[in-house]
Amino acid sequence: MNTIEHLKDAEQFFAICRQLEGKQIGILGHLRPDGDCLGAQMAMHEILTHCGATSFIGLSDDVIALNLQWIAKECVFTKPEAMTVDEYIFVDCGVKSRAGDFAKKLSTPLMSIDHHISGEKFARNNFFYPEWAATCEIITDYLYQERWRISSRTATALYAGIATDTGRFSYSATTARTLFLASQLALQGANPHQIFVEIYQNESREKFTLMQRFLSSLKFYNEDTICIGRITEQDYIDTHTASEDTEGFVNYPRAIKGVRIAGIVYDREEDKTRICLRSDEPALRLDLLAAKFFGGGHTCAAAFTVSDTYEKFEKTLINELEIHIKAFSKEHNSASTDNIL
Ligand SMILES: [Mn+2]
Repeated sequence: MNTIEHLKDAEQFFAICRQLEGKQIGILGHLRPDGDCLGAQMAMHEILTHCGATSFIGLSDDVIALNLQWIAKECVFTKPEAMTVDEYIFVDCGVKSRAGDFAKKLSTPLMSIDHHISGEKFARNNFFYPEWAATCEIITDYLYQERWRISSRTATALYAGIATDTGRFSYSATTARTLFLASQLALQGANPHQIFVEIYQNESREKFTLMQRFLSSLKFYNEDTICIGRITEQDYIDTHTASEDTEGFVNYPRAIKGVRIAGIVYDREEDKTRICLRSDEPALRLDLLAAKFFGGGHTCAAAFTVSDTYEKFEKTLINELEIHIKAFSKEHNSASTDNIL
């Protein structure tokens, strides 16, 4: 019989948290925080407060995306540089440097909770589950096992983190356990419809003007199995938008029938191009492709930055993608035969 498997180290997780009574803790997430990062930071803040610690939620100069601001509307953020703390806890941060330049200088932090397949065990205690859909899913599992009652605000933030990292419960990492844990959050006050409206029906008109530009930039390669769109600095200026307004754009080329790898290119700074890739096939291992260019991410969502203009890099990128699709398709074919039921 199929049963839901819970994490085995919940006790260890709470034991560490309980030892932090009376301590000052910094909770750091990655730059350009997404729903999963914010939800995990907020949940850790509530857990640590329960345990008698004083914690600070870190946020660098980044602006939180408009449709996520409501999650954190009662949050007090502190610049990581301005924190005076005894220990740091990292959430949703595959590698320490994803939390920004400040984090690079820190010594080995107390704890990391993460699910990025390209992640590293860089903390003294690593709660690292790359097969899990969201960092918020990991934390929710711990809370569930502990039968911990949480505020509806935190339940909402955790639900939003899981909902966004799973593409509204649709990406390949979504399991029965994901849905079960989300239902537990709904029981604790998360309102799925309200969260959907706040996140997905709260877009600015300017974002849509930017999206029109993005959609008209789409180019197809490799017999239409690769589709790449592009956002330039000029696009942001002309449409009065910023980088957080591109959230979700890559899902459009990804949704086109026959497209196996979708990408979005950001070239806002001269000689610096960021490429974000998406796929629906875990076997395509986009994390490994990104790692070739010193980037990382998940099997189906990865990103990297190169020191080149896109004009110069485009050929290399397409070439690498074509080679990669060919090399990893073999594995995909055998995997799909195994999973025929
Ligand atoms: Mn995440």
